[in-house]
Amino acid sequence: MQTNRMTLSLLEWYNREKRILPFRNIDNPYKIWLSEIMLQQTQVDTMIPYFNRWIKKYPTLQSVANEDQEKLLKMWEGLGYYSRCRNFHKAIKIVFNQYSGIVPNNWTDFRALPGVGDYTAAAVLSIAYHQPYPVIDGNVKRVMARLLGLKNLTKRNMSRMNRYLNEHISKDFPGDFNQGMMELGAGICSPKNPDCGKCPVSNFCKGFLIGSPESYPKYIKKEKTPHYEIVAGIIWRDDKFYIQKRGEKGMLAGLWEFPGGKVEKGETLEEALQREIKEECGALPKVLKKIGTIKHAYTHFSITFHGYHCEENGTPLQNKEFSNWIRPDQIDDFPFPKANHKLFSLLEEQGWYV
Ligand code: DGT
Repeated sequence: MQTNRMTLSLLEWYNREKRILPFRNIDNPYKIWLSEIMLQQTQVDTMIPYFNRWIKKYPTLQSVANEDQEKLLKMWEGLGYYSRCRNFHKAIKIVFNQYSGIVPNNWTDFRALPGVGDYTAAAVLSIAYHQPYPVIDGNVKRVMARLLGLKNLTKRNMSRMNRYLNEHISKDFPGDFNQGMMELGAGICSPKNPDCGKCPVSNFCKGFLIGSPESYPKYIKKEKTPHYEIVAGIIWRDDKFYIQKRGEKGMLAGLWEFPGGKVEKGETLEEALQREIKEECGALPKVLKKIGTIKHAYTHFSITFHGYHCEENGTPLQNKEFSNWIRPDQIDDFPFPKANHKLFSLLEEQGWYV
């Protein structure tokens, strides 16, 4: 089949204008896969140093397969969405053990790996193995809604997008086509004020031809996310403090934290702190001094995090199975949530000890 004009324009523009990024112009499926996982929910500029550090330490798939999860989480620390890292590790081990270390090049096997959804499967198979699977991420949805003049992203309209992409994806350069579509959405075809004068496919775009590309797709107001007050205690025993590992499921799984939790209605911060520590460690602490307050936003909620210096109060803490007593100079050996790092910065300024 002859490549159509829209596809040619997009490819020509992409080859001319694409940003030079460390994960482009490589054909190693492991590295391409890693880059796609790291890029989910994360801006390119944030992700690049993580990608470079990771590849330096783990240049091969085998080096990841043989590594401990905790060391990998430490490399991922601060990037968020830690299940991406845990699933990638699981998937890499499967590839190493069941596929002789070769990333599967067919949809069924690759898509079945932990953490690999439709997006990742299409991205990796098209970029690394030149297979014509179109990717659909947030940017591509917006570009497509404008190209086809679709107001609502209904099931029916999503199928129309899919059909269009399957018909237009370049069979010779599917990876470039996909990356071109995403790059178009990331730059020129922005949610507000798209720069249609620079767009290589404006001639094929219904939104542009009608004169109001911004009205596609219809903007849906986001629900306001909840906010929680969190208290947590750095509980000292001599020059060490207590940390505990979060469970293997749920948010921030596998990271280390201080005992604490959400403040309940009618409680003071210190009452909540005492209650949470008693619940989690079986002993009431002595609260010594407030360290400070930091704010942090997660995807589905935000927190104000109040940190306190505490010490044991007669009764020693009942150590949980996954707990540890560490000195401040050991924090780099454990992966912590970002909120805790903000607290560590305060402690660096104030001095660690009370
Ligand atoms: P839950 O009780 O099912 O809501 O479980 P968690 O553990 O998700 O929530 P909770 O009540 O302990 O609230 C603490 C929130 O603050 C949690 O979403 C994670 C975040 N956080 C970040 N760093 C820390 C930390 O050092 N300690 C605690 N306890 N939470 C932290």
